[in-house]
Amino acid sequence: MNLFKQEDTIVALATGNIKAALAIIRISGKLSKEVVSSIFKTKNFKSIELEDKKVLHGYICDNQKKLDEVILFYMKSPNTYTGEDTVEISTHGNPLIVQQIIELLLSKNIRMADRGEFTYRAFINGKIDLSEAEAVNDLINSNSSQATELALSSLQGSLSNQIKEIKQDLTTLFAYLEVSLDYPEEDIDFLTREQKKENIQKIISKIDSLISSYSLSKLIVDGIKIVIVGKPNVGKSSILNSILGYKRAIVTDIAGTTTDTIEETVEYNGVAVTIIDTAGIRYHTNNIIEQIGQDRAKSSIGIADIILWIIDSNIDLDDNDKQIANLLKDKKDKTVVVLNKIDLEQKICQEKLNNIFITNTVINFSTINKTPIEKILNKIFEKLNIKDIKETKIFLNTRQYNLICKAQQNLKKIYNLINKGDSDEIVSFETQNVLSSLNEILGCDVKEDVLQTVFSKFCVGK
Ligand SMILES: Nc1nc2c(ncn2[C@@H]2O[C@H](COP(=O)(O)OP(=O)(O)OP(=O)(O)O)[C@@H](O)[C@H]2O)c(=O)[nH]1
Ligand SMILES: [Mg+2]
Repeated sequence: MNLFKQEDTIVALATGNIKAALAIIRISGKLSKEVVSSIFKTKNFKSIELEDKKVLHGYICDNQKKLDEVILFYMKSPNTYTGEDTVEISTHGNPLIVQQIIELLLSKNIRMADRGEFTYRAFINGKIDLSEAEAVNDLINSNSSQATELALSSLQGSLSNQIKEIKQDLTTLFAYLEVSLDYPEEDIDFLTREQKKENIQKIISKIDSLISSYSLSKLIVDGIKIVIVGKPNVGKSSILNSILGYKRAIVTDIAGTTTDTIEETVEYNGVAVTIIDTAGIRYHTNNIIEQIGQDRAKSSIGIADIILWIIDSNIDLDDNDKQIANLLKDKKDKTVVVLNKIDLEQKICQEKLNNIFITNTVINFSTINKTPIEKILNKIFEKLNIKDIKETKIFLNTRQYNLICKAQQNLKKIYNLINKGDSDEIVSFETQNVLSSLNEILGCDVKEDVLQTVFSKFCVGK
């Protein structure tokens, strides 16, 4: 990205590059008004100077040639998304028309925007801080209603406000420490050791609660991956179909029906849930296709948030089940066992299962007698400790999480230094380290490569 080329005026398509009813072309920078005025003609084919926040209807023209009939909207700086003069042109949604208009603009000293450059300018011009800029991207990419809500709340400053509050607490403490450093001869301890410890502890608690919301909010934003495994013919695909509510996978009584992984996503409780059905795992197979399918099934286990191990409760456990138990022995915290086909005579119960796999996350189920699928899904949410979703208002991405963890470590160090009675000078130095982590979350004094990384994740036009 041309991080230093802010003097340029930029253009990009803000909507998808597809045939649609409308498309919006966005232009930002100091030439916006002048250039768009020069290519716009009113309905009675007159040139006109654009006025702030006035919607105009007319034509975009390349000299005398009309390229499209459009609606345009000019907003004068600084009250715009980027903080710069901005024009939005709403055209008919044909990529060819959009391309012609963009090419016309590019011929007039305007350049194509880079990824995230509009939002980058909003950040540089102080319209939003870095965590809010990141929330814009999360909002665009969110794939469930809860994730959207979370990104919107971050965009509205839920994370920034918390960070600013912590920064304020820390700055106040820092000021006390600095004063006692500046006037050592006064022999006044402005805060007692206990008071300092108490203040730090309060800040650590605030940081702790941010950290504890990380894994839950990450699951909400990224969605949950559930991998269905088990030996052949136990009802894996039947369970996939029950979760989806339609017959996505082929179900037959022939062992080895599913040979490849089948992946689908649904929304449950506002969270995106991706379910991966896999080929049945069994020891002996001469079928090369089945063998590849089984290898895929095994590697899917590695990416699962939850493994749904399906067992046919109507037949005794065998070596195949033992092999699967062995595969999952280190993944018990992620495994939910479903004893399926309980409409038939039940030969397996939890006690028998415990001989090869000790767990109490076991569900009795039947796709035939239509056990409600919520029984499985609710158990999964319970296992992942997903509750209070509606209460979760803060989402930390990995960059922010790492910085918060760093701040937490440094704060603990400060607490110990104060506890040992170390000098305010060292404490004050460490406090600055914490402040710089918090500043980095908000985007103050961040290095260029950090900005490059953040904004390169955006799409062009945002
Ligand atoms: N009685 C009974 N039969 C079931 C139940 N669930 C599935 N089945 C039957 O079991 C057979 C196998 O079901 P699938 O869903 O294809 O099993 P699978 O584990 O995907 O099998 P593979 O793809 O071969 O590994 C089919 O005949 C299903 O109708 C159940 O709860 N009760
Ligand atoms: Mg199957």
